[in-house]
Parts: sequence; C-alpha cells; structure tokens
Amino acid sequence: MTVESHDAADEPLRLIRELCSQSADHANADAVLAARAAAIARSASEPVRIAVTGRVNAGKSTLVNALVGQHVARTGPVEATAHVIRYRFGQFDHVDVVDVDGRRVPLRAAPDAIPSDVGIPATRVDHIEVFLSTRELTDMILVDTPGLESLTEDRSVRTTRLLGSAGADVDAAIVVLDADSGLVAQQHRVVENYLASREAAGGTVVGVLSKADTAGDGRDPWPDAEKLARSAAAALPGVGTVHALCTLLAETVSAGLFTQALADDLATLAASVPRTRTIMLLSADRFTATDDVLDAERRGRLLERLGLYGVRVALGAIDGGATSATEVADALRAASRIDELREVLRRRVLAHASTIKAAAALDQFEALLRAPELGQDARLWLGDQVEELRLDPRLHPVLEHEALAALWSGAARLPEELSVAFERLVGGADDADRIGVSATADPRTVTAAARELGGRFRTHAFRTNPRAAWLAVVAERSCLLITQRARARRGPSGGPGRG
Ligand SMILES: Nc1nc2c(ncn2[C@@H]2O[C@H](COP(=O)(O)OP(=O)(O)O)[C@@H](O)[C@H]2O)c(=O)[nH]1
Ligand SMILES: [Mg+2]
Repeated sequence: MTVESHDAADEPLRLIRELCSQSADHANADAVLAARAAAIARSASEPVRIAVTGRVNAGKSTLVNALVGQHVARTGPVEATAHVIRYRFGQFDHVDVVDVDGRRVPLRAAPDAIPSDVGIPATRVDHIEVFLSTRELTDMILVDTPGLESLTEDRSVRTTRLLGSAGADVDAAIVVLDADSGLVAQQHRVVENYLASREAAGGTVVGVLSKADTAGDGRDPWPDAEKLARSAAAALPGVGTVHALCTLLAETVSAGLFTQALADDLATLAASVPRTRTIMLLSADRFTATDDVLDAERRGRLLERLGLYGVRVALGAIDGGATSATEVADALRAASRIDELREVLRRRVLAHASTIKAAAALDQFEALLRAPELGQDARLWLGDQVEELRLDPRLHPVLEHEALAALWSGAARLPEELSVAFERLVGGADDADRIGVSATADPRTVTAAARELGGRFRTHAFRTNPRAAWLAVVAERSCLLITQRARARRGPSGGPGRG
C-alpha cells in the first residue's frame, strides 16, 4: 500500500522532529527532557499503531491474522491471547518481550507459538513484540489484545492500560464486536474511555462487527449483520460506522489457510447428490451428522476453516462456473468483505499516518509539560516551543485531521455536500486536488476556487451548532492557506505556475 500525501501534510511531523532534536540540543535541556524527546522521536518515526480491541472471543486475533496475512495469532473459543502483542515489520522473524520499564529481552519462540509464560513474571510484562518480514506490516503496527473482561483480571488490566494511557501507546483502534453475543452496553465502557482519552488528538476508531456469518439464521446473513452493525454504531458514540465482516473467511483466505485439499473437498461436495447436499447445508449439525459424502475429519476441516456460510459461498461459486481453487478463493474473499475493511483503514488511518503521528507526538509533549519530574527551565522553554508550534499555520493539518475524525465519528456533522468537500480538502493529493480543480489549473484558478469554497464553509459556520461551526472554521482556514500558497507560487509577477 502506498500512501500519497500533499507536502503540507508532512509538515507537522517534520516540525515535531525538529522540536525533538532541539529538545536534545537545548542548553537548558535536562536529562528528563532529553530522554523523553528521544522517546517521542522514536515513536514518531514508527508506523501507526492500530490496536485491535473488544471482548474475549470477539474474533480479534482472527482479524489480526487476516490483516497480517499469516496465521500468527493464536485463536480459539477459549481465551487464546495472554499478552498484548504488537505485530510489526522486521527484516527477519523474531520475538522480543518488553517489560514495564521498557527493557527488551529476546524470546526464543516462534512468532506463532508464544507461550503464556515468557520467562519474566506476567505483571512485569508490558507487551510482546513480534517482528515479521511481511509487506502487510510495512506501514502499520497491529496490536492484538487479550480483550476486555478477560477471564484473568490482570489481562483485562493490561488491555485497559493500553487503551487508557492517553493514547500514548496506540494511534488508532479497531473495535471488534461479536455478532454472535448480542451487544451489551457495559462491554463498551473501556472503549468509551479510550475515545474520551483520544478525542483531543482526533483518535480514529474503526468499528467491526465480526462473525457476520452467524447472523441471519442460515439464509443470506448480510441483511441481519448490517442491521446489527447499524445498531452497534448507534450504541457506540464515537465509532461512526461499524463494518460487518466475516472474520473467519477473511483469515482463511488472507492467511494462506485455503488449501488445495479444502478446494478438492468442496469440489467433491459440489458434485454430490443434490438432495444430500441440500440437507447438509441446512445447519452445522446436519453437516457434521451426514456422512454420505466426505469423511468426518474432512467435513470438520471445512466447517472449521470456512464455517457453513463459507461452504455455501464456495458451492455457489462452483455452481456458477468456478473451476480452480483460486476462483473459489476469490469468491470467499469477496464474501468475507475484508477488502472493504482494508480500504477503510487505508482511507481513515494509513493515508493520514504522518498527521496522526504528529498529533500523537504533540500530545506527548503536552503531557511532558505537566510531568512533575521535568526541570523548571526546561518546562518554560518547552512550553514556549509547544505554544509556538500550536499557532504555526504549518501545523494546520493536525487540526484538519482532528476535525475529520470528528466528522467520521459522528461527533460533528456537515451537510453531505460540504462533508464530501471537507474530506477531499483534507485528503487530496495536492492543493488543486484538495479544492477539486484540475491538476493543470493555474494559481489564479486555484485561488478563486479556494476562496469560493472557503466562503461556503464560512457561511455554514454562522448557521450551525458550535461543533459543526468549529469544523467549518477549520475548513475555511484550510482554504485560506491554499490561497496563500497559490499566491506565493504566482509570485509578484503574477505569472502562471503549477497550482
Ligand atoms: N463462525 C465464525 N467464527 C469465528 C469468526 N471469527 C472468529 N471466529 C471464531 O471465534 C473464536 C474466537 O476467535 P478469536 O479470534 O480467538 O477471538 P479473540 O478472543 O477476540 O481473539 C474462534 O474459535 C474463531 O474461530 C467468524 O467470522 N465466524
Ligand atoms: Mg485473541
């Protein structure tokens, strides 16, 4: 996945890096400032961290495997994830244990076989880092969590700590809700805390309704799954949209678990007596009990890897003319809806990675200003720097992203037409694209269009509630900055230039 961004979007992170190195060099810098600035610089240079959260058994680890593209996270009906595990890119596969003091100890274990005893007391383990040489992880770090309301209290505490630490640890979260378990209000408490702690930094939360295949009583599960997803979104303020997903199918096709053996068994099943086939597909129990076609082990394997819904989809594809395993896998992939989720992650998180990291780093500097251990001189100096940065127009993308996150989460609303214009204004490839004029437009055209769009946001700001007005004001300022850049490019001669 490549992420394109207009240059202005990379400015905030550049400014933050500058502040980090100034902090290290500064004559007044005390040891605390130097150390924290170095830590902030390190985390600012990492890919975005996306935490996968939700209840135990919701399908979090299954989703992690689907997104990583390998079966690395242990999954299962009994609690399978003992630690907070960060999956990240590495030149070679290896595992580190990071303790609560930040010390790193290599763990002699395969990435997919992490024991629950990792050699140091569980209460001393902060998290585990699994390095994998896979391109899926070049632009994000995925954080699997034991889950809220874990069987063991200290595991829940670990998850809560991760989500509650003012966003210092994660940049975005995927909240996984289980279509199978009903939606209990109390399970959202920790999620709400996370949202509250991240609101100022425009924390992005993507909702997922997993196990979509279990909805709908054996018929097409999607209408019911989508209905559940909508009611989950309504019950979870701040999440905006919840995406229904068949996590199991997503894992099977993405993590290379759809084998030729499974494809062969599906072909055998497809060619069986129609009546037997129909009866088998009525329910998982019937499928397990009918041994006219495949042996029990093979039927079990099909159910485990595809679920009854996946078997139905595959047989539908074969009936429709799919002949190769690849074609069946394509049908399963489409049915899982994993690509839709990837697109949401790309659009909402990865495309804004640089701004998200800058916002998080700025938050960390502000937290440092409140830390009692920081020396007085350093505090005064850093306070001035942060204040100056906050007022710097080059930091405007951070505000834009906060506003966009509010729009996505439903915390603030704009009329459809302005909402589309705003999303484009923040996410466009360059200034011309951002205001919706052709890439070859001259600066004069860009200026005029930016003025006109800014005017529309200004008019709206006067007419609406304070939240939406704030959004409109941020957008108007974006337009103003585009006008100024275009004018600067036009130069004193007024000659044409690239818009
Ligand atoms: N039917 C069905 N089962 C699923 C799906 N996703 C996960 N599961 C099962 O749910 C159980 C719990 O999954 P897991 O990912 O370990 O949950 P976690 O505790 O949230 O990490 C496992 O047995 C999975 O196979 C799905 O989309 N459909
Ligand atoms: Mg798990």
